[in-house]
Amino acid sequence: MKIDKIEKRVIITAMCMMGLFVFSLLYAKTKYKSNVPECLPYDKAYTNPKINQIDDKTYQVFSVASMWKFEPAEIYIPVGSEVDFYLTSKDVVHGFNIAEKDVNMMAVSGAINKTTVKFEKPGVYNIVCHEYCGVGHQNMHAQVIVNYPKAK
Ligand SMILES: [Cu+2]
Repeated sequence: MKIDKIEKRVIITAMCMMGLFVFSLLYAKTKYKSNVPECLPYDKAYTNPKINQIDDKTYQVFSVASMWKFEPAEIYIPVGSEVDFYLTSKDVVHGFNIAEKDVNMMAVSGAINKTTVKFEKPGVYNIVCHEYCGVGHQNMHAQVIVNYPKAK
């Protein structure tokens, strides 16, 4: 089978672009220590929304997105906490964005995405859905509340 010259060029160019893309990702990860989210093997345990406290400053959040909410909706943690977010969706694809922390993940049903975020300053960090997911999309948000007492 013979491949057309132009087609060959397109394939080589595409492969170079892919190589450059992977290189850029790895470069950014090492040089700027940027946190590239991981994709974990699917486990039903993560579909149950909860907050686990590992120690004083380490938390695990199992965040479950669905039309049109995030569970848990309010996450109270002390200043300086490191949080592992495990994210999944119950239905369609949702987004998970914490603008102040450069967190940008997708919530996909049947997949678990993980990222680690350190909250060094007190305040309220908004989590918003940034993937259009239906008529209630604009109401879909949650909050990470750092160093504020939990309301009774
Ligand atoms: Cu959504």
